[in-house]
Amino acid sequence: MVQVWYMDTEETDQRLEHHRNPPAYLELDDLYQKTGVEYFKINADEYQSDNTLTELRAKRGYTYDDEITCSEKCLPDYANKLKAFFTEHLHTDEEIRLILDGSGYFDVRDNEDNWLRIMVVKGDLIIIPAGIYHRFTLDTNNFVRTRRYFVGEPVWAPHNRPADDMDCRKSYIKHQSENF
Ligand code: KMT
Ligand code: NI
Repeated sequence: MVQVWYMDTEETDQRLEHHRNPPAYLELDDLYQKTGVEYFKINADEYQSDNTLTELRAKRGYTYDDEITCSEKCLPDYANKLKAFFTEHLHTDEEIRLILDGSGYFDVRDNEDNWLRIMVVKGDLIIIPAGIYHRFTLDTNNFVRTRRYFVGEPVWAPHNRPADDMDCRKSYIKHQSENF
């Protein structure tokens, strides 16, 4: 099961858990309410025939998918890529990731600018909305293998914070404020 918690503000290794003291967890429903991040459980060993994924792909119109492995061996320009992943940014489109193996953390900002840490493991599919500030890091296992999905031609470009004037950011803020 995916776990979500509020982060501390310690500047130590990004790969550590960074729990608050005492730890403060969040339910998935609250994560969705606060951020719009969606979560689905998929059978990672047979994801091609997983009903939840098949339905999701059809409903959301995912036409593109590929695979990315983040490890020192498999990812070209590893150090720079990981640095870019962990730099706070947003995208003009949703970031859709299915974890096939390994683990990591997606951090997203809530409406009060707290960092929420989402631990993802094999079988977790998360959808990070367009326009939300977020980042990604490996954990101390230093390995994740992930499928990426997209509607149409993929646009992976990150827009580092501040990107408050972008239309996708304004739409995100508007949409979220209507939910509170
Ligand atoms: C991203 O966009 O942050 C990534 O693709 C990170 C690797 S996927 C877990
Ligand atoms: Ni991103």
